[in-house]
Amino acid sequence: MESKENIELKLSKLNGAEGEEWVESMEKMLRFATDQNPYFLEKLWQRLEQAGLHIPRSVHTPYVNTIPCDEEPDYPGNREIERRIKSYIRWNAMAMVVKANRVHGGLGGHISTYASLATLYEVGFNHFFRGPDGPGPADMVFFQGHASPGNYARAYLEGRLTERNLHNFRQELQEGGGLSSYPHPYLMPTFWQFPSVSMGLAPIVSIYQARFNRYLKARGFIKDAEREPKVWCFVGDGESDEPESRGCISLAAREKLDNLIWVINCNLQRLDGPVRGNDKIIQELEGQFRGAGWNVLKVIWGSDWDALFKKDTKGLLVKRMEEAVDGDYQKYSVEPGSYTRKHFFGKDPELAAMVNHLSDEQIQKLLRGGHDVKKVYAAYKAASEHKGQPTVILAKTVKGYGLGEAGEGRNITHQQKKLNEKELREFRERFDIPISDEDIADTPFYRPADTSPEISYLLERRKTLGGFLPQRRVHNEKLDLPNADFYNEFYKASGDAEASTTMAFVKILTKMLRHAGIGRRVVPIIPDEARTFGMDALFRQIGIYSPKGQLYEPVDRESLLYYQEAKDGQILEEGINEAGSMSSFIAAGTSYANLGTTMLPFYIFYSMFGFQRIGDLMWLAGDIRAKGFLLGATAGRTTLNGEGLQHQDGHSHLLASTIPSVLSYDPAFAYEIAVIIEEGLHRMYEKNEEIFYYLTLHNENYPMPDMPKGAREGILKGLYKFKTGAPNLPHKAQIIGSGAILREALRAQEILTKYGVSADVWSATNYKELRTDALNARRWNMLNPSQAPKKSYVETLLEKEKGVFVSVSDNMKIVADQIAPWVPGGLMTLGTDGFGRSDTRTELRRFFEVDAESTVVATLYTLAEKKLIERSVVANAITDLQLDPKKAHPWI
Ligand SMILES: Cc1ncc(C[n+]2csc(CCOP(=O)(O)OP(=O)(O)O)c2C)c(N)n1
Ligand SMILES: [Mg+2]
Repeated sequence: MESKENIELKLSKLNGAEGEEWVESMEKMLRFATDQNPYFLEKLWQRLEQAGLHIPRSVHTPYVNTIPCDEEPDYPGNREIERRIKSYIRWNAMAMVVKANRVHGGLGGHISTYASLATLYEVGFNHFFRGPDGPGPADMVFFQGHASPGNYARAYLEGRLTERNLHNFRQELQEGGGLSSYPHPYLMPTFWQFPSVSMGLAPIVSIYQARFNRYLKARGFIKDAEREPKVWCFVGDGESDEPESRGCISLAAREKLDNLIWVINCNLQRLDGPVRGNDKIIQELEGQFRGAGWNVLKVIWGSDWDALFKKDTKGLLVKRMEEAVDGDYQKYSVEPGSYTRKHFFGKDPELAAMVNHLSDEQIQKLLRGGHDVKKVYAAYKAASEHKGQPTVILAKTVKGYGLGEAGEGRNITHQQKKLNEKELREFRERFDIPISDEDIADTPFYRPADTSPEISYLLERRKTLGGFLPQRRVHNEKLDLPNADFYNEFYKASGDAEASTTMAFVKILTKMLRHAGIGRRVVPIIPDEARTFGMDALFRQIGIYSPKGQLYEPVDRESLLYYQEAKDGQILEEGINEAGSMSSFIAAGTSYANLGTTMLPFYIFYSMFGFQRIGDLMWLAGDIRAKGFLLGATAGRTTLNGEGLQHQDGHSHLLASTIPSVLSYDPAFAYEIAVIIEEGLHRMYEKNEEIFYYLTLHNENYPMPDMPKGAREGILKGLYKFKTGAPNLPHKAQIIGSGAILREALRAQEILTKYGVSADVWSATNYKELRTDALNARRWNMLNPSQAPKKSYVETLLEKEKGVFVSVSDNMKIVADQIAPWVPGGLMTLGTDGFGRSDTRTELRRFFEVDAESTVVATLYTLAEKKLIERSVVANAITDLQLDPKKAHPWI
């Protein structure tokens, strides 16, 4: 091998005559061996690296289109008709927003985003996006949320939406049905598939969707022979700044997701102003995506530039393109051509001369790549055919394209919702919309006749591509769920054996994985905590999914339960990535609709890193109608004892309760978990309710009791009596406990007998359900004042009970307080408000005042408040039980 010095010497000669020769031979290579060029260069690079010469490689390519113009395929469509269709969609999308805001000033909506996206969408609709009527699953297209007027306008031309629907854009409560502001499957369940618009969530979910499609294929749920659906995701360039947008791109490359195509609409603007005024967003994104291993296709310049590039033998044009920053480019889109002539081309007299033959108007109209169907088609085709990598298309566009003075490229354009008559006329003229002068002020929607060439073309295209998109179809398969006997073993006491509710859940899950009917459909999702939750046995049992299988010998190969990765592994072990894990949950939990295959996701995580950390994805799971089980393990601010402030969760139930389609349970015992899971499977997969479950699980070990007779209904509704207090005592109390703290309630029950109080102990599994039911009853009574009032479950249950009511849990007090208005005589609540601390459970429960002793004092005090016992009894108990009255509030 040649020495480093030798090579350096040779390279140093590059500046001289010898260098010229080198450059010449490179030029030759460029001319003759185009296909081999990348390989040749790669080889050269390797050789130099081996010789110890570390030549910095740029992650950027020049600021030009990735696909050279002579490699562009011919455009297969009728460009003239497609242009007219697109113009009508543009008009209707604009009109929808303008009309809505004319009637109701504050309704909102966006014009300029779709205006910049129209070509990017239309090339897809006319030539790429496969619909649900074709063979194999439909492509999964994540549309940019606030471009929804464009989708609605197209659906109107397709005859899927009526004029009335369009009139009711953002007026969903109107007669005849309205259109939701953004893509919301919850609100338009037969139309939208994928919620977007909370920036960054669609991008991350799309990655995990593409990955989940592969997982299903690897596991035999999607047949090999079937056409693989493409996952398309349209992302805003401003949106690309969200950590969720860029945070998981390396997974897509690592797993070679060539079924995934992102189109980043680089209109250089976000809401307030430029995305990167002083830099170039396209170049920045290119660097990151290339670095992560994606196939990057830049679509920067339209066809009008091709001739200029041909003239640019000295690279002056490209040099100038590289110099100008996005703030400049935005300015060029706003100013007349004379400005661009002077400030862009005019920087160099030779460059200026290159555009002498163009008028100012022609310069102004030089298209950007994302508005040129031919360039966009070339990129889409290349992306669709690319193998081994996901593709990102970075398409440069103008925000508010076509709005002219009303907002094209202006910083205010994002918020523009009104066009005056002059602006409307200009829009009409620019896009050639057949609307008369008399009608223009009214801004009517325009749809050509069904028999027109435009409508016929549009329908034919969609028919050939397999039907309309977006479209959400539910395919509820009939599942062979476990029968009642399956759960019997979990209803029985564990004797002396101690277990945590986490262990109980894992036992149920393990048994379910072996169930002939649904075992294979279970998708366990874990973010690097399987060992914490005692789930490591599953690694070997069902394997961890990896498209590469296992290329190495795991260090624990000798052990029975080694870390086994497999091509058809069932576990999705996501690493330390709760957002990614939740995205997997969403993909698995919606496959009943979006892939026609029902899967049963069980996503288990540290409860603190669930709703609190990635709550917006949980909210999205509600919108997208995901089904499945979320398991917040190591829950409880005092039950998870040593971990302290950032780990100890006492509020996830509060956060869960904000999502309407979540059932949020805090079970104490194994049988409660079994009953909840059985019912959950029944409701989600037999009754086909589009809801999901959240269960907190604890890591405290204790003996699991028998299920009390008749407890099932109460477990599901949220409250049942677990153990009646001792008879023949002068005072009565009702203590409501939940989760691991139920055992403190039971201990309090015993201590209270010494004070002459017989306390019944209840298990509250679900305060949210109790509250919802009570609210429903009260509302019905309010609206039906002359009928016999309805009584809520909690009132029916508690009205018969005597004594005072106290609740205690490992959650913030407000969780239990949700039912306070319906508790006879009011509710005294104990809970774990405040930042967590690390210490032993005993210390923590005393500190947060949720231990048995604190519960006793609270019960006695409540009795004293009602003058049922003397206050001195409370004072004595405080001394006997060693509570410290001077202690600071735990929430400080
Ligand atoms: C998480 C989140 N933050 C803020 C917003 C409000 N918002 C809606 S659109 C928008 C600007 C989007 O810019 P970009 O992604 O570049 O899309 P464009 O309209 O330019 O295509 C903002 C800030 C949001 N929808 N979601
Ligand atoms: Mg933008």
